[in-house]
Amino acid sequence: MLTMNDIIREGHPTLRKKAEPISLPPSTGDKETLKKMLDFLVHSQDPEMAEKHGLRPGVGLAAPQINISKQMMAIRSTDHNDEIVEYALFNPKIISHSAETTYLESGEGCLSVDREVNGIVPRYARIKIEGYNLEGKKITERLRGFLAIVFQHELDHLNGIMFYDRIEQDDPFKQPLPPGEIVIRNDTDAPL
Ligand code: SB7
Ligand code: NI
Repeated sequence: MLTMNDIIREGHPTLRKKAEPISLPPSTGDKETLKKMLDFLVHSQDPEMAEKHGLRPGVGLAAPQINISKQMMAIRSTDHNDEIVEYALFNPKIISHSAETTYLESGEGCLSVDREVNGIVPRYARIKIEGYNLEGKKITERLRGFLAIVFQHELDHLNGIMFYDRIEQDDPFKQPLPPGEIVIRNDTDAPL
């Protein structure tokens, strides 16, 4: 089973790499890895197992966090109806998203970050996602709320992005812009 010792921490170069796509259908090895990732989440959410093995509770895990630079993610959380939902996905992506953004009031944390980082992490409020499940079958889902935030956090790991990269440097609690607001930025430094 995976434990905290298998999880690499910030500063490790793998967390900054773009993960490689999985060739489909998934190999036995890739399926085993992804199953272990989901098992880790199950164990981490079981108070007895977590205590016994010193696991930090987690709702998501991306393969780069166990030093495997491949496009795999596992999510285990509750949806807006309080039902447990589990995703184990190969090659996940966002196919469309809301203009509206959202963020977690309490901020985000990461199993690869052993410190508290405060600030607003803007995320899309609603996303339509695609990926391949453990059987190699293509799935499409609409996610919102906490699940949508977790998915975006995990997808960022597959692109070498850490949640704090999205926090405004000089004003961590600055409210994100309302949707539809247009920012005219002069990238070239040429006079407007
Ligand atoms: C809060 C927690 C997570 C995602 C979004 C908000 C997951 C934390 C565990 N991970 O480090 C997964 O990458
Ligand atoms: Ni993380």
